[in-house]
Amino acid sequence: MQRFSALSLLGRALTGHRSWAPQWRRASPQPAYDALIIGGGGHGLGAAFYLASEHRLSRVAVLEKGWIGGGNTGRNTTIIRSNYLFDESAALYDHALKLWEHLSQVLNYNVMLSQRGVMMLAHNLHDVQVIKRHVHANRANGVDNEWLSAEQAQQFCPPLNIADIRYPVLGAALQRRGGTARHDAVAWGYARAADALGVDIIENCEVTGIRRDAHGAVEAVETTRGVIRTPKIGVAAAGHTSVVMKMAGVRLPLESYPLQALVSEPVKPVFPCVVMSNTMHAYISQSDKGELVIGAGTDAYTSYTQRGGLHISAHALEAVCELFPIFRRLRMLRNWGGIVDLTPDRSPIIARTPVPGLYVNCGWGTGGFKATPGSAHVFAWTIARDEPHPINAPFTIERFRDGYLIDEAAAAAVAH
Ligand code: FAD
Ligand code: PYC
Repeated sequence: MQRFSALSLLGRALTGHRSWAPQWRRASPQPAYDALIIGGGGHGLGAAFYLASEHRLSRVAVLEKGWIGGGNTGRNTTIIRSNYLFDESAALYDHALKLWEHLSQVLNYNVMLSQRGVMMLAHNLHDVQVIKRHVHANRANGVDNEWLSAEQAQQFCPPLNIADIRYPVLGAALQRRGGTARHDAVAWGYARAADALGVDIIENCEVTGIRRDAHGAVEAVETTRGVIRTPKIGVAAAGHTSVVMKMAGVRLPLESYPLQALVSEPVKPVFPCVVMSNTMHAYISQSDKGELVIGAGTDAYTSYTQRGGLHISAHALEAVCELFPIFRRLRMLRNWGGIVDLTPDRSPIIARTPVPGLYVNCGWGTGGFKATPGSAHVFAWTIARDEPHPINAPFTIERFRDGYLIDEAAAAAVAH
């Protein structure tokens, strides 16, 4: 490990860190690749990493219209959990959680996974029934989750107000393996590791068109930095998936909504876990910097605006003040938004498309950060082998035609 004195660190900061080696090359587009990934978020960068590391595809590039991690990967509230209801989802999200547990070692990059526990509150009889059903289903699938009484919930999270409140807390589900990770580090860690395997990471390169050959298969992309030939394209463009897929003539059942979050001024460590209340429409955790990270639901209307309505965050803050009266005098520092892509059943699509050579990873809506390593892993498999991994086989586009929906609206939680 390289060591720096305080003086040399100060010197480097004042000179713009020019002597520090970049973590990945500033690659320029080559005329052709074996596979292209559109979208430099965690899912796209991760897919490129697994294509190179597990499928030995060395001529791979990630095309990102802005900077890597500048989309939802760098805008989310970093909650990780795998407590989804259906068997298909449990397999997918727990595959991801198991990969999270070793990701820092695999990438040799600290993604700051903190398994501090995610608690979901029940405030009425319906909540109790739904949440207990999730607990039982998770345990049947080998996914940890447990039911706590209101008093046990308060013991686990002392600032929680359980009684003197409009919607008293009747109990909670606790997934102890759930928690948070540092979102930017996930993008940077995958980027550095993929780059080391020869993947070109090309920022400021917007895809503006997808060319198809006489048989309809993909043959090239048009970008703001020229035309690039390829027989395989993986789209991981989150809120802009519909826009990119339209370039290939594919229409998906997706709607794009703004989702926002906000942080408070930093305070000492007072909040030990992640708490979510679907009924009161708020969730909260404390970052390592000390800020309280607070989130709410999506706006009620579709839009590509990267910010949410003020009334949504005001509503979330009212809920936080009732649930955690100790935070009533905290000041909020900043808020921001991202564009999330929702499917009708609130489960993702990770699949081949009707266009040969075109693959899509989308529909993560408000909850794809937690899935990043698992999603990227099975997406790379699908692209490399032109067939789904058993874990993503149910997450097709055709399920919306055939009726095999995986309805996770309840597990998708507060933000939906
Ligand atoms: P992104 O990180 O959005 O990457 C897609 C990239 O594609 C972008 O960088 C974009 O610039 C690029 N792109 C788009 N069009 C083009 C083009 N034409 N050419 C080239 N590049 C293009 N999930 C959780 O699990 N837990 C949470 O706590 C959580 N909180 C959230 C809070 C907020 C406020 C938001 C907005 C989302 C939250 N999510 C959460 C959801 C999560 O952030 C996303 O599902 C996940 O990050 C999606 O990752 P991605 O790599 O697919 O997309
Ligand atoms: O999926 O857990 C989640 C989540 C929390 C906030 C936004 N999404």
